[in-house]
Amino acid sequence: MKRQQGVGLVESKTIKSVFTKFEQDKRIELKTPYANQYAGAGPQTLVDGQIGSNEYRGTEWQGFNGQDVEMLIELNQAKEINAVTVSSLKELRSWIFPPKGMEVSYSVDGVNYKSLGKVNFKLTDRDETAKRLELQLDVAPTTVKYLKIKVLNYGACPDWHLGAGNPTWIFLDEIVIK
Ligand SMILES: [Ca+2]
Repeated sequence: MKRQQGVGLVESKTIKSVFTKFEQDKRIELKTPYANQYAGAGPQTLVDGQIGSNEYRGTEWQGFNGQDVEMLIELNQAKEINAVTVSSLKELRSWIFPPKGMEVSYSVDGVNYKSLGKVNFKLTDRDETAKRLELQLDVAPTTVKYLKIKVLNYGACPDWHLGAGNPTWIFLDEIVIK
């Protein structure tokens, strides 16, 4: 599988259920509300270590309709990071499109933010197979405590889609900071 340096949307590996203890090392404050019917497991769903299956109705996924998804992540402790990964679902039959990109900024004091970078993704296929995709921003080692992440909505359903012109969904299950 090819992956470009610094930017990539890679198909995730199949995750089997393993009973390892997950230590929550961060908390999230969503600035964009999720749809009530796709609330996942509640407010901390995206940082709880639980990865979604290909079934969007599960409790692992949160759904956001027709808008960018903005969030604030606070790490328990400031640390040096190398990558920010946002995991999303592609399920075109259900009008769930992968994000067209994301923008990330960071802060140590929670007041002054600088851009960490952005990643773009272009949808190049119409494959209707449900698939979990990871949008990753690789960065030079940077010490952060807070991250503002904006996950960009694909936009209206394209001309070739059954829902042409209508808003698309973003479904997210986990944010990983490495
Ligand atoms: Ca999760």
